[in-house]
Amino acid sequence: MLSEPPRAGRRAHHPRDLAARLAARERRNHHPDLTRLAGWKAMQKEGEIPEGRWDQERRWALRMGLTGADTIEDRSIPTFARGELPHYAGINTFLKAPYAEDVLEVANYDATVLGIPFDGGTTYRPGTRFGPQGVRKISALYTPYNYEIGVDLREQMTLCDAGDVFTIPANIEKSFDQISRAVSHVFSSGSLPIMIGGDHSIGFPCVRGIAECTSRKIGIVHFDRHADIQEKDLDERMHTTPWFHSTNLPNVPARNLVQVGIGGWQVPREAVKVARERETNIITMGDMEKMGIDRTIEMALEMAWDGADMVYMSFDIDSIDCGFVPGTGWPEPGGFLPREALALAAGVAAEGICGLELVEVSPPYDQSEITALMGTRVIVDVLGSLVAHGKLGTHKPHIDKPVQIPHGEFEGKRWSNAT
Ligand SMILES: [Mn+2]
Repeated sequence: MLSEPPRAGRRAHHPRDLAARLAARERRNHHPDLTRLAGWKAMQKEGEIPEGRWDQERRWALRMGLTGADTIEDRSIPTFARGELPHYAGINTFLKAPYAEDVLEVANYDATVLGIPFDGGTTYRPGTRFGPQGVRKISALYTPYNYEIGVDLREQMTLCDAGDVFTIPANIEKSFDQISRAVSHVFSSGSLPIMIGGDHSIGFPCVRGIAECTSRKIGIVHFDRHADIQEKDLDERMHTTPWFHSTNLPNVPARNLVQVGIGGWQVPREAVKVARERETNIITMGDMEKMGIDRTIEMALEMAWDGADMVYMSFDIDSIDCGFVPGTGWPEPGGFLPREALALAAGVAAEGICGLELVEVSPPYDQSEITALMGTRVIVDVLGSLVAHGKLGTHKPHIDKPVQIPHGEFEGKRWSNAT
């Protein structure tokens, strides 16, 4: 603030004058103390994060993509784009993570992204079969570093992309079996499974895939506008039914299902009856608004973890207000603001998770990739929170019934039967 200069200020023309310097410092102290701001702290924290993997990636890019033209001054730029840069180039996986073409390799990574391109469970708009492609494409926009939380995913964890599950478009149950099999493979390897849907029907086979690898109890935190817990919809197990079937599994108690953000005109009644019967826990959008983000997180964690050993996170992109996420199957106004949604997801992940699904991104209905972008943020924010809180890998001790899925029997060593 500019106020009347102190008396000594008039002598500031003489730089060696102690009084003048003191006065200058005093004036400076009229500014706010920046060291109290998160921005200042985050700036300091950046200096503590290593850069070794980034350096490795650039060396690898030069080996894979050949050295750049003589006119290019930055000698780390290859001729063929490889790795993170440039963001608009490349054949991109999620966050340009290594592609685990041989899915046995997922065991070498802290977390594995797998796409589940399936929209056979939609009861209104389809298109989520393109969700994994949409999310991967816009994920190329991101660097692996988050300034505010002081995390660099490339340096502090390992991530791969196992590609997509082979779903069967005209058959929900066969697709469910394929999905559970894929998820159980990733989970059994010890790598944290990160599923990109697909419509919300995949929630059931994803949870089933994890549940069959463990004798321990699993809680669920489910972000959505819709309760998704009726038994059937249109005579089948659709995207409105995953939690009915998940909470029928012996180690997935309904009382550890926490549903956050539910409300509006599409819940629907059928689901509310089941939620009441099974005593699930619903925190409406209004509840969240009244309690605030921190208390909502606290309450969700308390109920999901009560007697459970692990917590699974299901994030329906339509939990966010439809003005921010037009590319989704059942748009509903009045949802979370993006800031709220990201804070809630990160807050729940801070206690550790055994899997994450991000569902209902439908690129054909999207505008400027904004919905896919939001989906990407949910995933990277959850990963960032896991790293920041040292919770990556906390699910591993609970894998007491790992599955082993054999290779096929086609010709060649690569496909020989592993057993
Ligand atoms: Mn929904």
